[in-house]
Amino acid sequence: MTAFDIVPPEAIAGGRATDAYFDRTVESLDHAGRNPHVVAEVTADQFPTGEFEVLAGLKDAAHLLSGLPVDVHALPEGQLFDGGPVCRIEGPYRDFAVYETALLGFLSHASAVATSALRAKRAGPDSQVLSFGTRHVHPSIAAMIERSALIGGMDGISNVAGGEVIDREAGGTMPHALMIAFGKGNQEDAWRAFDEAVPAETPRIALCDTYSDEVDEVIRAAETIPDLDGVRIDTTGSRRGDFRHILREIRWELDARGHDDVDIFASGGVTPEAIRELRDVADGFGVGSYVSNADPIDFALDIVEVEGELAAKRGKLSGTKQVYRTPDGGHHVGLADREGPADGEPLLEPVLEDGDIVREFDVDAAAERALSDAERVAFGAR
Ligand code: PCP
Repeated sequence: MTAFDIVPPEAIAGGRATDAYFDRTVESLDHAGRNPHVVAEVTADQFPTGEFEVLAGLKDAAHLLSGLPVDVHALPEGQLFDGGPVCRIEGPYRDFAVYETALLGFLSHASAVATSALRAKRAGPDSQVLSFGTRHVHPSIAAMIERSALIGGMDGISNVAGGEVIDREAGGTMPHALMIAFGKGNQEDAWRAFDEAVPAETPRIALCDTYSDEVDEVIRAAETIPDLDGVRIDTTGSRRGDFRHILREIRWELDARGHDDVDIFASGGVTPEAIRELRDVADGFGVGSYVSNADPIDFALDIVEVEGELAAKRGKLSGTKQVYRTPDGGHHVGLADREGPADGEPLLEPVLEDGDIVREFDVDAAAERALSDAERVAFGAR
């Protein structure tokens, strides 16, 4: 028995995080002395639907398959796609069959989080859009959530251990618990203790909604912390009324007292719609469940060729495919051995060659790709 119900990394790497029917498949193939050379593709929609999504999770997927006798092609992380394969595996089927479950899980969940993150960031391109949502999900996936949020273009993360795994520092200032620990009427003591205690490089952002009116707490915080960088307003939903009006009032009263340089951050149930509605009156947003609770993308792995012959189950498309981006933002799916669109850029590139990883996985490059491709295909534009 272990303290936490978490499948360990060694079990995932060893192919044990599999559906049992893949074990039965391997036993049956062994029994029959079969190990056909196949091409298998990871696909959500067979044809374009007009809805783009963002690929993430490829770093983990590549490490899962490394060392196996397979060649793998995939879109780069941060690439937007609309139908067709995002990843292709070629090799003896029996050798990679048990990895399907974990492979799809890595790609499905991370891509969904990155897609929601990109929607949030596209809603506030000039705002600080921060990932606050790991509290809503199992702690064992915090690093995946934070990495995928960054691939989707978000500007910062909050989970400390998640950040350590991906080599990024988590940010954050104070919860309501700190304010309550000092007691009602003593908000100044809480803000002052924070200001005196935390390192100089930590931004001074005071939470201003715990006990009294937001404007009242904001003015008091600005008078308490000499170099206040910002205030965070997380007004509970039941007390919110006209949130935009509250933020405008805060801006007005700060400016009227010469605190033009104090930024306003909003959090609590923030969605892309809320960001669009508030982005001219707030400087940044903490976004939680909208990103962390994204529904995993419905990827499937399908065999499309067996020993060089076309193959497919009903409803799926046979043959090895390539996908292309055209300068007009079009996403095209075609057979890999046919001519693609004249001005199309092929998007599936080598990831593993005979089990060796031949690609680098850089979060910043992936985020840049996501933001520029989003512009090109008008993702999240309004
Ligand atoms: C913020 C807010 C939400 C969190 C962050 C974001 O927390 O209240 O719970 O998730 P969401 O976008 O899904 O709403 P704090 O204000 O720091 O929470 P607490 O009240 O625990 O101090």
